[in-house]
Amino acid sequence: MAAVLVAAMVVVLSVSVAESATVEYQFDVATMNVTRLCGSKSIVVVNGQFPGPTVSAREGDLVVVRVVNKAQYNMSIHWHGVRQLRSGWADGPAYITQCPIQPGQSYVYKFTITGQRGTLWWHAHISWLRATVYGPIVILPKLGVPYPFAAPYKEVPLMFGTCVRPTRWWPVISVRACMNCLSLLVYVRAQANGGRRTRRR
Ligand SMILES: [Cu+2]
Repeated sequence: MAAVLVAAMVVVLSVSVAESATVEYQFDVATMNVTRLCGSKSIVVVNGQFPGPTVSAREGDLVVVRVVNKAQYNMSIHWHGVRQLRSGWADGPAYITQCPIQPGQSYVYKFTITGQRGTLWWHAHISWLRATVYGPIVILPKLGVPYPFAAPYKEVPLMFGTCVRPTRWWPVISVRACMNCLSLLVYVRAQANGGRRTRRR
């Protein structure tokens, strides 16, 4: 009887391992010139993209993001809304769960998506850098698990950002600036996947 129980547990464990994957990205943080509203400005971005690359994973996946800080500012990345179960050191707030990543240094964030599906976002979690360093997190259901609604024909993440007149572009993001101009940044997920991504089964 005990042998049967052990065998059953091994089967269950191997099935759950087979269903989860490791999703890896590299985020190269650096400054880049960006033009919006007829004005150009040097801002900090990830992988030369603004907004940054989409992190796409399935529920149960292990997400590994290596952040390489090539900018001249201290950096940290927060995975907004992602439950950090036994991985609090991967949450991202600088000076709270980690020291900031200094210029020329890197940090590997590792966390497992547990009990969550839907679209969240990631962003810098230090000083004003969060104004330009951000992007979507898309969490799909496990393979073989349907959406809790009719399957969509197509999915397009929308990122809402703020900008002000070109002469005063992003010097400070304030509530007033947010009210002045709300820019809609739309892009197809496939175009946003600049981060290196591999899946291991
Ligand atoms: Cu946040």
